[in-house]
Amino acid sequence: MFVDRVIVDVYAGNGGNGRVAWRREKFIPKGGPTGGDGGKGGSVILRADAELASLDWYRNRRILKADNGMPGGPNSQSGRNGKDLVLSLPCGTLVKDIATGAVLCDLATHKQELLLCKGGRGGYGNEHFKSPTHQAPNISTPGYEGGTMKVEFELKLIADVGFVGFPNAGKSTLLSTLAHVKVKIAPYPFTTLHPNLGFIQLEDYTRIFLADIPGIIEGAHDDRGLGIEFLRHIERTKLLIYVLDASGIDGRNPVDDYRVLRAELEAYNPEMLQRPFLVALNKVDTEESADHIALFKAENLCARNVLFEISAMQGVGMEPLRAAIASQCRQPQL
Ligand SMILES: Nc1nc2c(ncn2[C@@H]2O[C@H](COP(=O)(O)OP(=O)(O)OP(=O)(O)O)[C@@H](O)[C@H]2O)c(=O)[nH]1
Ligand SMILES: [Mg+2]
Repeated sequence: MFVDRVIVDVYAGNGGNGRVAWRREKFIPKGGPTGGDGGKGGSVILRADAELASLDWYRNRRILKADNGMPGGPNSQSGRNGKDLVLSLPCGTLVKDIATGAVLCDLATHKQELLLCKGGRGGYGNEHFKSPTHQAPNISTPGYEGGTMKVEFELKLIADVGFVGFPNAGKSTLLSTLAHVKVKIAPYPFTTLHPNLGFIQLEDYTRIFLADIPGIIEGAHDDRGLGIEFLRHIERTKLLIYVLDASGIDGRNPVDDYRVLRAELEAYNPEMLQRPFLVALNKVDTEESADHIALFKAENLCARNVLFEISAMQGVGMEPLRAAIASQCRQPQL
């Protein structure tokens, strides 16, 4: 599970000021007050949108303001109301008030709305104050200030697909090739220290989230290495991909790696072995890979239709793998 959060300051618009004005026409002495009221400030409204998948839009927009109301005009004209600011958020966003820590709303369903900050009321123009006993009021009132608030948006993302593999197997490379995200890749183990998340988008715009976690080594369930701590991030995924290094560069081979990985997962949570999975034999661009792949196949460790030979670095074999991920993860239509 990945948590995405942003903190933003929101400001509703201020109300426009009321106006003092007088009717001035030829032959009409003492024309009377005609100052209009100020317009209402725009409110800040939150709206859930099922099309959105992340809080990225808010990354560089920390201050969000609705329009102010316009001041009242002469000739009894009211000021224009400020436009409401409607903020779209992905479904599942939790809205918290930073000042109190209170959860204001869980935007769960598409188009659900929350009026977060109300725009300020407009002030009264002098026309508003006229009465039989007070025919020339020389007063108006200022507009009210709009509400303001510091809020946190928190979105919990559950990855659909989790990558498991030894350090250096090429998990981060695979994520960057499939999902076009920039992640740190390097020829030493434990390059990845925190989970990375990316997504692939299908033709119907649904997104499949992929999680790359730090490498897992033998004894991980006894707290060796890093990866096991991160298994909880992929514990609820629909699909696991074992990323195996077929090049033998680190003096290992994919058969042993696969067995060790399965054993570690089982020790962590046996239920994870029941999960649908794919096996990606990576680094087929290397010379040594052919022997290792033949060995892997000879052992009959998994069904042939879940086995993919790829080079994450060169982008070889990506289409069949992408198609298999899509068909495994596609939600039954609701
Ligand atoms: N030849 C070859 N090298 C690859 C391929 N995929 C990844 N590598 C290299 O293998 C090394 C490790 O790649 P990473 O993607 O960082 O591996 P990782 O599994 O994320 O490693 P950790 O984060 O340490 O667990 C890098 O030097 C990559 O360039 C491939 O398909 N072919
Ligand atoms: Mg990595």
